[in-house]
Amino acid sequence: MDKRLLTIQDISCVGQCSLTVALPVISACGIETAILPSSVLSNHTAPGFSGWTFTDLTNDMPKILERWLTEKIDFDAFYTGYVSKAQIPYILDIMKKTARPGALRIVDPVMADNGVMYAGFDADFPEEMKKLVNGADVIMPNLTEASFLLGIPYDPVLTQEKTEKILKDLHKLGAKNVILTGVSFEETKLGAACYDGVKTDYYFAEKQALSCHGTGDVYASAVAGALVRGKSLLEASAIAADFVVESIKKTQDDKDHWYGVKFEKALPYLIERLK
Ligand code: PXL
Repeated sequence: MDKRLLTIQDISCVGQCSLTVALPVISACGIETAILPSSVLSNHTAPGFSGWTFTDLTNDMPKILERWLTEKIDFDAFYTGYVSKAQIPYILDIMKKTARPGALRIVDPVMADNGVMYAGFDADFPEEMKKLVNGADVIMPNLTEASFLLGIPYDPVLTQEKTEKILKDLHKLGAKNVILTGVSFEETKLGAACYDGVKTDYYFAEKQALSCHGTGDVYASAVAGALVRGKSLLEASAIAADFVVESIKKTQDDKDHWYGVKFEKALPYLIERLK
């Protein structure tokens, strides 16, 4: 039977993030991708846009689950992104009731970046997010999200020793594998640290001058796709990092493209890497 993945995150109608990234990227990986939109926004909430609409879809979650149970719909993998605190119990219930044997739980604990929480997330959010982290097969926090989950101050200056302590502490929250993103020990390199409970592996790519909104979602979606395609944690994190670099390269010459990253132009590269 073909693999089917369910991704749960918002639809930002415009802005190249969340579901408008996850659906094309995971589909390009050759995986049937089902979606459960957590909310609908006119555009993402990051700086640049002056406001947004927000429609919460929490109330649909139990109704959709009921239909899926009636239809005997189930999944080989789950990948969660931007969700609200109130949705976490529903998501846990969906994962419990619709998992095929051995289903993968991939959790991107989306809540913050560059030391600050995204608009609309409050101080209690990390505590609730820990319930999704506990029992996940793979979590992919950036350094800010890792700091919030661990209740430690955000310090962008990392050493190998600090990184490995963060990985171990995140693993203790109940995640089997941890990918910490945004790791850098030297000016010209940026990458991820992977920890499986035993050993730590690093993958670094050339650091790009431009940083684009949405690259976290591009990265996480490619990791999810590559893992379901059977790649190892380190292979998946390397393919995803290189795909992000390709996406940024496709964006960097267009000064008007301030709101997102042109991952669409790098999809052929991702498909080639997964052959
Ligand atoms: O990329 C994460 C993300 C997802 N969804 C919405 C966002 C953001 C980050 O700003 O605003 C609505």
